[in-house]
Amino acid sequence: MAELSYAETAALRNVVSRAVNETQITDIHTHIYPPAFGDLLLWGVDELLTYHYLVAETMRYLNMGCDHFWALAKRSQADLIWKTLFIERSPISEACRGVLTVLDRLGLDVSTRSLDSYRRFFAGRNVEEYVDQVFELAGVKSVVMTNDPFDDAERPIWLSNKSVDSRFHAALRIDGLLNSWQAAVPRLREWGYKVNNEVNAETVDDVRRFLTDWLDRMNALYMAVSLPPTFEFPEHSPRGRLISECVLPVAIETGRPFAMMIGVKKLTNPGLRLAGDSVGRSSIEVIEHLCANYPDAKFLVTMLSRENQHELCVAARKFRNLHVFGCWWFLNNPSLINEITRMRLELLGLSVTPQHSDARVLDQLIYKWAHSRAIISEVLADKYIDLAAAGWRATEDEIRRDVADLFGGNFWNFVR
Ligand code: FIX
Ligand code: ZN
Repeated sequence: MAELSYAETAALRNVVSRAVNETQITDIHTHIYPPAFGDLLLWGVDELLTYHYLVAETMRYLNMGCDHFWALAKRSQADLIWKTLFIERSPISEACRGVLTVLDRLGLDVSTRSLDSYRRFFAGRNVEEYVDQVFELAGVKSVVMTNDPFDDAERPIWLSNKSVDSRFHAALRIDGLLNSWQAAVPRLREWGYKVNNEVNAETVDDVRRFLTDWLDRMNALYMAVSLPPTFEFPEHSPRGRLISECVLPVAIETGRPFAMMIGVKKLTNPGLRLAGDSVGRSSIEVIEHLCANYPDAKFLVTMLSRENQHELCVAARKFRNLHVFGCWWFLNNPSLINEITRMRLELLGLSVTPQHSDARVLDQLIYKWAHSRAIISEVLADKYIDLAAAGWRATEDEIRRDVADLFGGNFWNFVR
């Protein structure tokens, strides 16, 4: 074993860091939209500050009811969050640090701590130009949205056949169909689909029609759903039947993956709204069952619980129709990204998509990727240094090839 010299190690780390920081990213799961979607696209400092991650952290300090907080104007909510988390104590948390990274990368003077001066900066932005600037700063070439046909603000935009900026790909989100079937039935009927509460043959046909209609209308890359830790499959329920009779047949027929985001407990604290969801450990057997029994279907999977990460990697070693992605939500923190990415590379090699941003505010692309790139670069460099110590010297081109796979290539190969 030839130990690398300090200089050789530093040089290799620089090569990896350059490759990681210069490779354009396809961000496979976000909640942002192009400007053509109007107010659905959130951006600017007040949206950054009222991100539900920061609402949750602020409400730990405030002696105020949730209803009182939500009754405040967005600007006042932002003022309160800035005062509580950034001024009255150090903004140590990952979500707080993220706001500062964005301001700093935009060239604003973070040391002034002047929220008003930051607001003046954003007030002067033109949203179309700002989208270009953010994509540029984040090193992102395209994003995959979260598109919900049950969302009354979003559906009319798709029905109006507006042209969609080609950097924004669609994903058909079907939580409304699978997790709230009883509420979905009257709406689907309203839209001309002959469905019943009981998922009978007629319902199966028309739900399949609903899915293919919207996959085509959105030119969606995949179908996606978030699922609770208690999710079981097969499951004797409308959800179980809709998945086996509608979602999976359509996924196989159209070649689109079924993305499952598993482990969220919705509204553990309803008063906190989006900030009120929590996590639970889920069953890996469900994923193994789906991959084994539907070999022609493709599954994109991310799990919310830290305790599920190792077994998810092992399940992926068994099934090539399972693609693991992202350090989702409560896992999107430096210490956990480091742990999970290291484990995935050691168990799955480069056949994974290590991260997605889950950006809900456009500007978040800047910090989510700056923070994740730094950690992925460190972890990857350690791997190449281990190889070099055994005499295997990866070239810069090979490292750039590998990084391109991690930052979108694997996803596009899996989707196509
Ligand atoms: O289900 C999801 O797509 C989650 O990512 C969101 O619902 C969640 O609120 C979020 O923003 C996580 O980062
Ligand atoms: Zn999300």
